[in-house]
Amino acid sequence: MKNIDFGNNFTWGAAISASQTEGAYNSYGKGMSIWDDFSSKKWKIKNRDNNKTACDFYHNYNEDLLLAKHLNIKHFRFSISWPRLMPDGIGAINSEGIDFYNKVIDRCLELDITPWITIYHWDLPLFLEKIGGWTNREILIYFFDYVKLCATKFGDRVKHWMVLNEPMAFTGAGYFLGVHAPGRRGLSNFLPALHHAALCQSIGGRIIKEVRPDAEVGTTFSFSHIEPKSQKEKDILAAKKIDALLNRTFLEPTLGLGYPIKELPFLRKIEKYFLPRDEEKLKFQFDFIGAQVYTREIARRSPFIPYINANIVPAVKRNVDLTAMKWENYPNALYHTLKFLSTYKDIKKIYVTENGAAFPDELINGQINDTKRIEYLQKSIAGMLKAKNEGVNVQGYFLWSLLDNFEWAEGYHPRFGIIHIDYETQKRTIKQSGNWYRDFIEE
Ligand code: IFM
Repeated sequence: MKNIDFGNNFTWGAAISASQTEGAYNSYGKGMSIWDDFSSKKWKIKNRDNNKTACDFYHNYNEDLLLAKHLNIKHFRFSISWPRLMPDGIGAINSEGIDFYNKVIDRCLELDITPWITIYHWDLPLFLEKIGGWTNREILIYFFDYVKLCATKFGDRVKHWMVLNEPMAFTGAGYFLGVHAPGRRGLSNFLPALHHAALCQSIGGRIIKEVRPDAEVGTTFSFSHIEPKSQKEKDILAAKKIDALLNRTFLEPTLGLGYPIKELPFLRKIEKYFLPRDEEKLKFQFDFIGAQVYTREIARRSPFIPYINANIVPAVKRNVDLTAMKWENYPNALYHTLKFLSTYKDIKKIYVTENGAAFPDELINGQINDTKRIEYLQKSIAGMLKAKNEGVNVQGYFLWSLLDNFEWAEGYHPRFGIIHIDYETQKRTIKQSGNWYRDFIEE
């Protein structure tokens, strides 16, 4: 397999996000985010890690972009921190925040790297959470202003935008399970958060297009390949439910199909949060869908699980090879997901906006020989090529991640980067996977 097999115009890139890399969490005018707050609390993050400094990308962005350039990376996906731009999420604008992202964008362009911006990658301003966060419908107004600001300030140079990063992850883990910031639980938090995030997804798309009609606008979703534990009808039904919940809940409303209520009758309760015309407002024709794919899940019927009577058999109990996230090492998930997405006729174009794997890398004599990651990437990319050759309109791939970084509730232990970070010294070391990706792109 060679890069040229994907054609000359295929986009090859790498991604990071603000909260996972920037650090400088309370300086240069930045306000607190829900993750700054959550990670400062005891027992929320493994090893009591926090994201205060992370990779200190704020101070090291130039070095990191030079490293990206050295690795032949021509497209760089990063996110804007809402509280760095607007410390409270509403009202005052922090000019130092604007300056910072201007510097990052301009440096990318000088280095001939195309910047791709994610507007919201989970770092809600803490002030907004205090007034209800995603459960408060007013977020639609605040989000509108924030997106407009981003598009106005940066849209003259940035032509590729993603509105949300994995809304199912931040609403599910943050507002239903309580294992991510802001740590809320239960359906009464989850359903309004879900509905408002789904509305913001399309509002964001609309406003960017309005401000910058020439922009290419997408949004991203997390997808897992779901299989039933057995061919028994009850497990097949369980797999359909898990698939609807994880893979379709946010995707289908934007395609005008509404929430997948047929498979998930409990979602009917979301109608309580509807205002007239919401159904229409959920719909938006994105230029592309960003697919973020890591693994496969096995589903089985479980009468004790409320609302869906189904659950996921943890990969640790399945006697399969695991990544450092305790996810199944299953690169073929990308092929299956791309095929799944190709069944929706209204998806115009797909970019894989995240794919990668965390493994326990070892720095030996200044080198990291991360062969398992290389193998994972090769197999994933081969699956993507197979899907492309079978007619799926996938036009780009962003590796997660350029840098090792703060992996949310898992802290710094799982390392996803193709560049190793020594968090004590902030020294960067290119891993073998980085060299492999560079050579692959160069070919
Ligand atoms: O690190 C995350 C990222 O923020 C969102 N997608 C999944 C990655 C790995 O868990």
